[in-house]
Amino acid sequence: MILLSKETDINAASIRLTQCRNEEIHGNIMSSLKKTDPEIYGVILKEKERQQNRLELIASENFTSRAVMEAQGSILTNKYAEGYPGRRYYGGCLHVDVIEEVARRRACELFHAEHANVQPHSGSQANMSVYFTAMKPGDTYLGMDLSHGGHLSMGHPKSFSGIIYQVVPYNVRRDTHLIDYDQVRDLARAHRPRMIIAGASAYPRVIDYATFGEIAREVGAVLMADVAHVAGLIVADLHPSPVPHADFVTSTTHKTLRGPRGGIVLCRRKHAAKLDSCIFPGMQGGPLMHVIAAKAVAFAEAQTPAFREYQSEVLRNAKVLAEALIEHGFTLVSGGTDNHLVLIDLTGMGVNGAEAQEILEQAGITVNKNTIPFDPLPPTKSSGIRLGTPAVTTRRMGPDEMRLIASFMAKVLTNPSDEQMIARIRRQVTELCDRFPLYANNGDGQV
Ligand code: DSN
Repeated sequence: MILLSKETDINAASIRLTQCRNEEIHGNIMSSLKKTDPEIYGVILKEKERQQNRLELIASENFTSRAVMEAQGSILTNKYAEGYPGRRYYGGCLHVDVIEEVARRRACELFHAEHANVQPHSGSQANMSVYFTAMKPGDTYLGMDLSHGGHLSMGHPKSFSGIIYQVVPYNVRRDTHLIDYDQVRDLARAHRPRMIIAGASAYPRVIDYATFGEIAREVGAVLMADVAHVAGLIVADLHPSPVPHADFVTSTTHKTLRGPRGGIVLCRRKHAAKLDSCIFPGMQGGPLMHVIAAKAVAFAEAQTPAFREYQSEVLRNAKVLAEALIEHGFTLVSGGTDNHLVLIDLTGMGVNGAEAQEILEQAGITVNKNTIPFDPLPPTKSSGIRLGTPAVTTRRMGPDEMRLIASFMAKVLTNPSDEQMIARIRRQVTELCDRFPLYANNGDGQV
């Protein structure tokens, strides 16, 4: 396999155009940064150019609205507000109290939840706060095996989740790649875990939270659902919600939900006081009020009909992408998708996940290597790649573009040594990206 050493293949005129666009877009809002720190300013422009000129297929990434970025980039970053609205350890919190109240209320409305904590800095910290609330060190919980789609905060030996607690992993079935609910029930009866986690970061099918709820109730376990990936689909009623079945629901706010980078936890009222105290002072100090404001903005955006429409386009695009990949001869884990992501099984294709990620990057297509169920390779190599449609759908790409992307991927991954062909695809990717400019309009549009 060859890897192109430089991006000499990229259409130079297109780059110049994008640079001009970047200057126009960021020129006003970053004029101080440009003067005081041209080095960082320059790198941000380059990153903007990378986001504009490449196809972002990482399933957990998205492009926020300008409004979300304005809130996150606001003067709220200056304020310390340890505590909760009305119960702060600092003066001057009257306005940030309003912001946090609004964010909590909107989160509850969006997910039909009884209580929301919007302070976790990330998804892993949201999960940690529930572990602290529901378990004691050394307690046992059931979580999805990492190589079957689970997240590192669900028992990786080097994560707090594997260090402080005993994890019993459950799997997907070898024949269907669907969660093996019979195994989950058997493991729950055998181990009597304190907690069961329903959630994944690489599972392309619907999760049956009702069945998880039944199993948890039968063995007296707490049920936590981590919906980081499917949160946007849930609020759009396009994926079942775990809220009626789970004691705690955690999420990030930046994936399908299309908000700022961060976490939230929803829970039943009876757990609210303990959860809040496990987050502050239990594991965090001052909340990031600028991020909480941006979360509030994203929650308002997620209540609009346009957001629901967007989520149905995310789903449609994922289905079209999956079907087109199958037509090009790819094997997909579970044979397809019900949600926003697709997991390709590269076994037998002559490239592993790490190599595929690298060669696609050369063609301007950004994905991540991913283990597949029963993967014979370690996670550093892995036998799969994970794709998602949230980001390209935010750019307003549709079914035609999904078919084009599948054809690009087929050409690149079946001819990984053909330097000229990869350069040709890179040019076509640039042309495609140019047709869907990022943050190009000056109105309030999403991108
Ligand atoms: N790293 C995220 C993902 O890509 O799914 C999960 O935290």
